[in-house]
Amino acid sequence: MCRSLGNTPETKPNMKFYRNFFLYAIGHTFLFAMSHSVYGQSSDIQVYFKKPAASFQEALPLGNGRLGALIGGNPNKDRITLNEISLWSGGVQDADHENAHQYLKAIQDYLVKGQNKEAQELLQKQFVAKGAGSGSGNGQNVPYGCYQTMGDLFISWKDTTTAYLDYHRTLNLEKAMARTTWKRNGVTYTQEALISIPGNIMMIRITASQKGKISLSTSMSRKENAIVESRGQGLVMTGQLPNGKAAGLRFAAGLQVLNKGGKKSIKGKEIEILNADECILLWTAATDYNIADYTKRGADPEQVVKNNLLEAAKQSPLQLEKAHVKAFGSFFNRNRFYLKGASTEVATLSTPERLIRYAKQLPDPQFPALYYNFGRYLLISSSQRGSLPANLQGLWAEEYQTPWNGDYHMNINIQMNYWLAEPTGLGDLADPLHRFIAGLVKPGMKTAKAYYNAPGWVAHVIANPWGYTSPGEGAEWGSTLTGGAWMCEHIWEHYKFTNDKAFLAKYYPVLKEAANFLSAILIEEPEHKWLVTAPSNSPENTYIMPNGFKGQTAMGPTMDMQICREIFGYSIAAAKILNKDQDWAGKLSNIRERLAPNQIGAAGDINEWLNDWKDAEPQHRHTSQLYGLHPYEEITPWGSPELANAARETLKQRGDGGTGWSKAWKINFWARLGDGDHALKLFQQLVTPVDPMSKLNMHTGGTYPNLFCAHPPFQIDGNFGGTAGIAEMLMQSHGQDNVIRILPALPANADWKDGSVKGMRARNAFVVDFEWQNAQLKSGKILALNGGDCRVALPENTQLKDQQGKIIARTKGKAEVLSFKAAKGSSYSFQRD
Ligand code: FUC
Repeated sequence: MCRSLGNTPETKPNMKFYRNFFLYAIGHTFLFAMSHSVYGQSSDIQVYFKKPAASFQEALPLGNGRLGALIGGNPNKDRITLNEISLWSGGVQDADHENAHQYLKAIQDYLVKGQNKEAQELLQKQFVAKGAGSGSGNGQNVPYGCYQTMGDLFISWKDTTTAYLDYHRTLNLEKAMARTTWKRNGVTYTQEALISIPGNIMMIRITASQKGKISLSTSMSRKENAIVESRGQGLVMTGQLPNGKAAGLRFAAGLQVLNKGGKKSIKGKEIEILNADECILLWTAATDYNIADYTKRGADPEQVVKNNLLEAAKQSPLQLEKAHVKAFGSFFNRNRFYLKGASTEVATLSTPERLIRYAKQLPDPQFPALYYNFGRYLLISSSQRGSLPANLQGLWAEEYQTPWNGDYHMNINIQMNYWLAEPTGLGDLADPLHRFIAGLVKPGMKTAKAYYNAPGWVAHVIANPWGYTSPGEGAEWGSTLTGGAWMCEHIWEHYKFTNDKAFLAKYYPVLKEAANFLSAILIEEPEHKWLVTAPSNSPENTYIMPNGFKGQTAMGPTMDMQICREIFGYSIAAAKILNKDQDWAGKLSNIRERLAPNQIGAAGDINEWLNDWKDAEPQHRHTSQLYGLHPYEEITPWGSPELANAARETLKQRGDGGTGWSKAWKINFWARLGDGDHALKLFQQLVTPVDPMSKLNMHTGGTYPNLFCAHPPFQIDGNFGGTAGIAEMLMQSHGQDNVIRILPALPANADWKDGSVKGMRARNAFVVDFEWQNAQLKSGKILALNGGDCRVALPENTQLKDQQGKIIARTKGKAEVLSFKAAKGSSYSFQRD
C-alpha cells in the first residue's frame, strides 16, 4: 500500500524554492503591512477570537472545495482538523428491493381506502431499502458509508513554559486566510494559513519577530484505517476505508516543512524544526474517488499528493499566496452587502462576544453583513467546480462517524446549501451539485423500476457519493419520493439566472426523466379525482388521522404536489425553449392541471396533507407545505394573496423555533411574504449563541462561536440558508413574472436603515447594484449580461436611464414596474428624484 513518494522537494533540495522563499519573505512583509487590519475592526469580513479554540466550533474553517481544515490556533500545541471532501467510507451498492413494485398497488389501495396504518406496515416490510440503508444515520461501516475526517495535523511548540500574551486569531473572509499571533518571551509569533484553490494545497507560514526563535515539531495522525510514515524529509499518511464488505476508498496525505534558518530533521513520525527564522508547512491530500465515474477508481492518491507538493514547491510562497487571494477574490468580490453605520462598541469585541451582544438586540449593523459574507465564504470554500457538493457539514468534520453520515439529505438540506449560490453570484459553484444530480439518474432509473415499475428516475431522501437512490430504511422518513425532483429545481434555476441554453440542453434529460417518473406514478385520489403521489411522506412529519392513527405514510402530501407542479412546469418550459418534445410537453401540461391543489384548512393555514389532518408535532421543524412559497414561487403576496395569507398563518402556527436550518428556512419564508421585520426576528433566532459544550436539545437551533450553524450539532445548511434569507430580504426576482423587486423585505430596524448592495443576481442574467437611505431605495444600476426584456419594480418618482444617460422610463406618483429592452452588456441606472 505504501509506495515511496520518490524525490520529494526535501530529498532533492529545491534551490528555486529557497531563492523564492527569500523574495517571498520580503514581499510578504510588504503585503501584510498593507493589509493588516486592526483586530475586530473589519467587522464585516473578519471572524475574530481572543483565545485558542477549545472545540472545533471555535476553530477557523479554510477550504478549497476539496481540502478543508479547521485551525485551532493554540500556541502550545495547535490542532488542525483535516478534511478531504471525497473521504467517504462505503461504496456502490444495490440497495433496491428488486420486487418491491409488486407491493406498490396494495400500498396505494390501502391509502386510497384510508387504511394508512396497513399501508405503512406493508411499506415498512416490503418497500424500504434492502440492507442497512443509512445504518440509522451511523453508516460508517455499512455499504452506505459516511463522510469522515482525514485526521489531525499538530504543531507542537518546544518552549511552552512561559505563558503566551497578546493573543489574537482572525479569519479574513476576503483573503481566505487564518492568522494567529501571540507573544512569548518578548518574541512576536505569527501563523498564517490558507488553502489554495489553484494550488490544491494548504500552506501554513510561521514567522517570528526575532531570528532563530522557531522550534517546534509537526505531525499528522488519524485514529483508524491509516498509517503515517516518513518519506524523505516529509510525512505521508496512507489508508483505506471500509466499504461495508471489504476495503474501499484509498486516501493519502502529505506534509512537508520548508525552513529558513535553523535545523530540520525527522524524529520518528514527526518533523522537528529547531531555531528557525521562519518555516512553511505544506499539506495536501487526495483519495481515489473518481468524480467522473464513481463506480470506478480514480487516480492513485499518493501520486496526486506527490504531484501537488512538487507543484507547490515550484512556486514561491508569495506566488502561491497571491494566486490564492486572486482566485478566492474572483468569487468573493462579485457580490457585497453593506449596512452603513458602525457600532464603535463592537470594534474590539471578538466574534463570540458580538454574538452574545447581538442576542441582546444591541446595535451591530456589520453583524448581518458578517454572517452573509461568512455564508458566501463557506460556499466558495466547500464547493468548487469538478468536485463533490458541500455536504451536511460543508467539508468540515472532526468526526469519524459524522452526524447523519455527513451525507446529502434531499428533503431540504443539500438544496438549502445551494440556495445562496445563484442570487449571490456563485452560480458557477453549483456545478458540483448539478453533476451530482446527473450522477443519480442511472441508479435512480433502476430504483424507479424496482419500486414503482416506472420510467424515468427517482431519488428519495438520502444520497451519498456512491449513487444511492433507494428509499431510506425507515417508513416514517425514508420514502419521500420527490427528493430527486426537488434537486432538479437547481438545474432549472441555474438556467433562469444565466439563460445559458447550452447548460439547459445538457441537463434537459435529467429534468425530463425526473418529470417522466412522477407523471407515471401518479394515482387518482377517490374524493376529487385529483392526481397524487403515493406512497410518500411530508418530510419527517406525523399526521393524526380522525381515527387517531398517527403515521407518516401518505398520498398526495402538499409538498409533493407543489414539486410536481414545479417540475412539470419548468420541464414544459424547457422543452419549448429547446424546441423539443412538444407532444410530451402537451401531455404533461394536461397531467399538471389535474394535480391536487394547495388547500386551506379549517384553521386558516395551508394543509400539509391531502386532508385537513392535525400534526402530531404542530411546531415541527420542517414546514414542507410552504415549499410553494419558498423555494418554489407559486404562492406570492401579489399573485395568490389568499394562499399567501394562509402561508402566513401556517408560519404563525409553526412558530419561530426549530433547528438551525429550520429557522434559516423561515427567514426565506418571511422575506417572500414581504415581512422584513419577521425575517429579521428569525435571523436573530438563527444567531442565538450556542455553547459547543452544552448538551442542548437538538431542535434548538442557533450559532456556535465560530459562526457555524448549530442544528445542533453543527450542520452547515443553516449558514447557507441564512445567507440566502438575507439575499431574499434584499432582492427578489421571481421567474413567474420576471420582475426584479429591490428591498422587498427591508426590516424597520435602525441597523438596516442605510445600506448598499453590489452584484446581486436576478433571474434572466441581470446584475443589480443598489443603495438605500432612510429605508428608501435611492439609486442603482442594472447590468444586462445577456440582454432582453427587463422588468424592475421601482418606487415613486424614480427615473431610469440608459448607458448614455438618456431617460428611458420613469415612475410618477406611485411605485410601478418599469419594463424595457436591455441591450446585451449594457448598464441601466435608476435614481429617485
Ligand atoms: C433532515 C432533518 C434533520 C436533519 C437531517 C440531516 O432529515 O429533518 O433535522 O437536519 O436532515
